[in-house]
Amino acid sequence: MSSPTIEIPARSGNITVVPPLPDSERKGLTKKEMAADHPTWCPGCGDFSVLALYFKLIEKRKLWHEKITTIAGIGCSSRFPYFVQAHGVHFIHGRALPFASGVSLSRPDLHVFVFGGDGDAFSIGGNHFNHTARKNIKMSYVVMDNWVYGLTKKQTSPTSPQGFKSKTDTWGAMDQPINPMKQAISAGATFVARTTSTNPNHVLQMMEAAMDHDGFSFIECLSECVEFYPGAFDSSNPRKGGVFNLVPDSHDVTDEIAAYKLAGEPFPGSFGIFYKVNRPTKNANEAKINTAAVEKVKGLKDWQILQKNFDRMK
Ligand SMILES: Cc1ncc(C[n+]2csc(CCOP(=O)(O)OP(=O)(O)O)c2C)c(N)n1
Ligand code: SF4
Ligand SMILES: [Mg+2]
Repeated sequence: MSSPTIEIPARSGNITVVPPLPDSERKGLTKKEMAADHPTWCPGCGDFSVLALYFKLIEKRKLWHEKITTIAGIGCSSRFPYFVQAHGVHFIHGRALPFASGVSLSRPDLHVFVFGGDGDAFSIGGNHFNHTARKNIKMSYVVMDNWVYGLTKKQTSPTSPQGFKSKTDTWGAMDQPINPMKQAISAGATFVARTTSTNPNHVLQMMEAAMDHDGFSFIECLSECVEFYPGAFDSSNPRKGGVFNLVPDSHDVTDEIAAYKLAGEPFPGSFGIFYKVNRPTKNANEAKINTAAVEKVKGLKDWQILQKNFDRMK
């Protein structure tokens, strides 16, 4: 049977539009169809692995171009949107989350993925991180934590450990670093997980769980900057003599205090989902208000709605 066609009048003759296949009949995208450009990261950078797993997620879960958006701020890790052949924005340093919030609230049908670095997330964007978490806006946020500003060539970041020598702390960082997991839990994130780019299966598992969560899902993904902080995460990598410990099976992911305790373990700590609870999203709360507002003016023409508003102002 031939595909149904729609005749659309055009300036010169008619054009034939073939309607898209139903979702059930569409093939998933291949990596080739998703890759937009060659990543420009340094050879060996942990971010390569995270990007490869994002492609894998898109492939495995049959996410088509028009169903996802990839948003980032500025930094090496924030270059993701360049490399993914889908809608996305490489936005302003530290402002990926407000931009993504707008996308998420106006397009609830999209999977909104945000990628960035520790500086982008917790330094210039720290404020936005807290508010997006407490508002529980539906999106998945993967922070590739390398404990340094990579793109700008080695400044201290909010996660750099004390004593780390950088261009901004030539005698060694003196300030206590932030703990991303504690920060996310206390800010009100409803999904908080930790992984490392050296364990691909685990990264994919965490990304899938984050994507399936109805709310703000946050993943801290250790991702080594081989250029400016080589060896930072060796003690979490069994191939380098370290240990990779999963969150114990006995851990209750709805127990905030238990999650906080896990977050306080000394490095390398545990990997997996620390915290996961259900709380109404801002998306759902706003949708309710919108529906109620539309209901109130049902059947009225635009000018009548305007007239009503003006009358009320008199
Ligand atoms: C408003 C603004 N301030 C500062 C910068 C300079 N800048 C670009 S990236 C960056 C930090 C990047 O570090 P991080 O977010 O950890 O990403 P990484 O490169 O380590 O992946 C800074 C300070 C900028 N681009 N815009
Ligand atoms: S500078 Fe560091 S974070 Fe940036 S691409 Fe190179 S290794 Fe990766
Ligand atoms: Mg960084």
